[in-house]
Amino acid sequence: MNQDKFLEYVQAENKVEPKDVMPDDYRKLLVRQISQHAHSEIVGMLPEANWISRAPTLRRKMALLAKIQDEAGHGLYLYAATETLNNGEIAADRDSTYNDMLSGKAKYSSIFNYPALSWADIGAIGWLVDGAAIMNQVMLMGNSYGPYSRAMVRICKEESFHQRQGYEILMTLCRGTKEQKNLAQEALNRFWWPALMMFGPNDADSPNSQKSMNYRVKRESNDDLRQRFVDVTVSQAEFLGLKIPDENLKWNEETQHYDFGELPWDEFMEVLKGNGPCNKKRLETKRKAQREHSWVKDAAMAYAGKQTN
Ligand code: BYC
Repeated sequence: MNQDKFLEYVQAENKVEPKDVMPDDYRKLLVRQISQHAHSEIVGMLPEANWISRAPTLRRKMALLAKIQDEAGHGLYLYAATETLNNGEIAADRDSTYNDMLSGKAKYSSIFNYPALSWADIGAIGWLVDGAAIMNQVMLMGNSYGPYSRAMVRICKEESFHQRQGYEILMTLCRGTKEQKNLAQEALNRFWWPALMMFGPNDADSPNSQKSMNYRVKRESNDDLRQRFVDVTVSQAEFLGLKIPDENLKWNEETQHYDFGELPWDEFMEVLKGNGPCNKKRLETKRKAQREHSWVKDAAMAYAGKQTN
């Protein structure tokens, strides 16, 4: 199938499946995005895992454990979807994509380079980080690559539970003592701008958007999704009695959307370059796990070999 026919095919809302003929740049775009999405899921387990032993009640601990296990599952669906793109010339097998993350070559979401400093941050991560992730992932359910699109359907169902458990943590804190409400406000202050940066650079500065839109991988632009996130989140913050840390946030009657301030793009670029508050720590944790737990993989492989012999 030539390039024009392929574009016509995906733009008519047809799905592409692993064995179908596809252009190399479509395959590369998917390997980049799906594997980076997988890395985000598993690096995203780290800031929350830090709070399992300190969750305030048994019920909270169980919910947090279940959420973190879900993220591991999302990582697995996404690595499996990535592997379907491996064709010998464009490497998409588990080891090579995972090693790209460990070496720093492949990105994962900027948000996971920020620490979770208090229990309220766990609430803010569920509410804002999972909330932003859902906004993006609902759009991705309609992407043109079958395995990615189907993985997104399952992931979105679980993410909406994650978002609610986070919001419920904050609701409890906001109905508690003055100190607890302050913790919630401080968490919102810390996570607001990093959550908005999850949607990526402004459309004018997004090198991959046009191709991704043409191929029906991205269905909505970074700015449109960010705007929708702001629009739905403001009333949720108001319900909690919290103030969004943006002096320029204002309802615009004309556009029927909220106007908001300029994002700290210099900070975003620094995080992408590896200089965020936790970049080095996150990668070191993953590298250490790879080194110290490789025996588990070796044992599983040896066992699997024995079973098939
Ligand atoms: N962080 O041209 P652009 C979760 C990179 S995890 C880091 O707009 P694109 C969860 C971008 O990769 C949810 N890098 O790119 C888990 C590109 O660099 P490369 C994670 C970013 O791909 C645990 C460059 O900047 N979600 O739910 O068209 C606990 C230019 O950007 C970021 C996904 O991964 C960023 N924020 O659009 C809790 C969704 N933004 O690759 C929750 C899937 C941009 O050319 N991904 N970059 O070197 C996407 O939808 C798209 O890749 C993006 C970026 C919207 C993120």
